[in-house]
Amino acid sequence: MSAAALIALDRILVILVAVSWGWAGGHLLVSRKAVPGGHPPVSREAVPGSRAGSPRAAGWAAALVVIALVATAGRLAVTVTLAGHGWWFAGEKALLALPLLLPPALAAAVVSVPGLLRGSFSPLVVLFPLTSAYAAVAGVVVAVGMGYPLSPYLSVVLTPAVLGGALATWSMLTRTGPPGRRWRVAGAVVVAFAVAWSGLSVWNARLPASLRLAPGGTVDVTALRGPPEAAPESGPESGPASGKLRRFTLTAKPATITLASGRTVEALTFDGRSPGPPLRVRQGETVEVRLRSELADRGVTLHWHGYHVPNGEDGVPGLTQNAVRKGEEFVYRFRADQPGSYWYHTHETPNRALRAGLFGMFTVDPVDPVAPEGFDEPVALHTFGGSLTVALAGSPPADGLATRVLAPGTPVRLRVANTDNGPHTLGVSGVPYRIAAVDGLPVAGRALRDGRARLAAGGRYDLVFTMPPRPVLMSADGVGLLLTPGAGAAPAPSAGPLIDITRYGSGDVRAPQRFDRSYTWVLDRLVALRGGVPRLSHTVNGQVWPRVPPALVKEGEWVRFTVVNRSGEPHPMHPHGHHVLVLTRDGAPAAPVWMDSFDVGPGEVWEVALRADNPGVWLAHCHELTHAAEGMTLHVAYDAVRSPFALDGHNHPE
Ligand SMILES: [Cu+2]
Repeated sequence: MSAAALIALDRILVILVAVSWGWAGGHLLVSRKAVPGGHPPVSREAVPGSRAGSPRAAGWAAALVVIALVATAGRLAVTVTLAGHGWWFAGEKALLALPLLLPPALAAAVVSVPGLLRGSFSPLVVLFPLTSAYAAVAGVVVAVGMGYPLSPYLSVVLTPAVLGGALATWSMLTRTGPPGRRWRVAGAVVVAFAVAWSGLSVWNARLPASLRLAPGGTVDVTALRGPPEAAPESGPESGPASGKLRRFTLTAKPATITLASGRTVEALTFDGRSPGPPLRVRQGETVEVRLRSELADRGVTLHWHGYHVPNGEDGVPGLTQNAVRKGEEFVYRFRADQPGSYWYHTHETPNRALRAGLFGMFTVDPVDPVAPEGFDEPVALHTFGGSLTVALAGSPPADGLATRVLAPGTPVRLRVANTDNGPHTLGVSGVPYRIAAVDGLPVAGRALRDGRARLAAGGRYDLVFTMPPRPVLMSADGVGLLLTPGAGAAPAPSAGPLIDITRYGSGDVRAPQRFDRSYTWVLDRLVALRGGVPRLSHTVNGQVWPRVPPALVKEGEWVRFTVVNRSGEPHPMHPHGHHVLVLTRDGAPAAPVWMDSFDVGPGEVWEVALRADNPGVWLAHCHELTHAAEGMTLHVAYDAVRSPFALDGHNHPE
């Protein structure tokens, strides 16, 4: 069974365990009330007022306890199996939830079941199922509130709570007179303590109105910028270091865009278009992009997804700049040394603004060959108004099939970018094809005849083939791009097997033999305090942004990240300013491949290596942007770098 299936099963079982113990305990309490003295009537006449059928009630109670015991055994078995997939999946269950539950459950098996079968409702018989119920509820709290790693705070609250519950139950079951004053005082103290504790936690989790994430360091991010304006003009005239300056201006504004079907969508755009104007430059050129804003209700920035720009050009509000407001501008400048397929998008409230359209394609052609061969186009997959679309440069997004006529023999390179929040599955039918680049960087992989590949949110695949004398269909989740020589029927969308992109490529990529540091990011779905309010959140190591501790690195180091997904959804992780080398996926060695957006599926464990060669304060987050907005964001901080910018009412990078 996969870790994802076990995690899902454990989630069902934790509820089932709590419900079954609660039901058994409740049934025992109710039945016992009907039996004065806690023992079954010898006959109806002997104990006046007792309900008929109490022995039957005892039998039912025994059955309920057995059901709860079976559910508990199931959870134990799932936990043991999960531990085989990694301690991250089992830690808090093995160390807290089950140790609290197993002793009273065992006692219930040994004491309560035989007692009930004898028809006894003695205090001891009732105590253990009820205590198991308290422990099972604590198990639910651990599951939704704690995750991994085990937080000591909740442990020191839950353990006494279960023990206290057991003591209070014992006292209640054995008392003869009215409730003692001692117990009422003790109860009041416990409640007061719990209220004070949760109040204090909420107070502690408040964020200041303005929070600087990197106040120390000797190098300011504002010094980590691209070349100054004058420099490129003084470079040589041609070649990789030609220094030619390519100027663009992008203006963020709301606009109504028209999809290929004629449907209109209210969008946020660059220059009235979404995708925004495709920016295409040549390796070695200096790119200068002047960003202006006509957005009344929000700021805007430009982040160069997957591109290793200097930190000050990374476009993260609150970390590398302030969000650009209406009437303001910001000029980005960097040398395009890295050829490949990339994209740009706003990083201010990206979950809303990027989804609404503030993005575009960024392509850097290599110095050699001098001109792109054949049909070489960026293709954006984006959902507008609930419809997935395929957008080629210069045409409106097609909410269905986009079509181009190509002569047979034309070399084709489709630079497909997934600008959505979730993964898309790509396939090509009608011709064998290769994935020539992953996230902008070349890979050498076998030809795929019918194979499909899942593209992570934020990720890019370059699909290459030679146009045959018949139509070819690039398909993605119900939409597609039909390339046709002018005649012939479109092939059916590819339905072939899914390939594992981490084992697709081959080549001489060498993984480092030793690491200077290692970090583990355990991704989870838990209740966490966001803005001082407990909310179901997407967490990293049990914390939400901006409280997730940054990964601290030094320039020149190799850093290993172990990324563990304990939740039920994929998390396309995206570290800014770097590609990471994928080492293993679920323990299986990768090809290896460099990626900037890697999709960690439910129950999966990825090991990746990052070469710390681009100093800065770099955001790293899930590119399912609702997850990022709900906490799954952190940063990689180089030790010497400080940022003068702050998270405040103006900057919302997540
Ligand atoms: Cu996520």
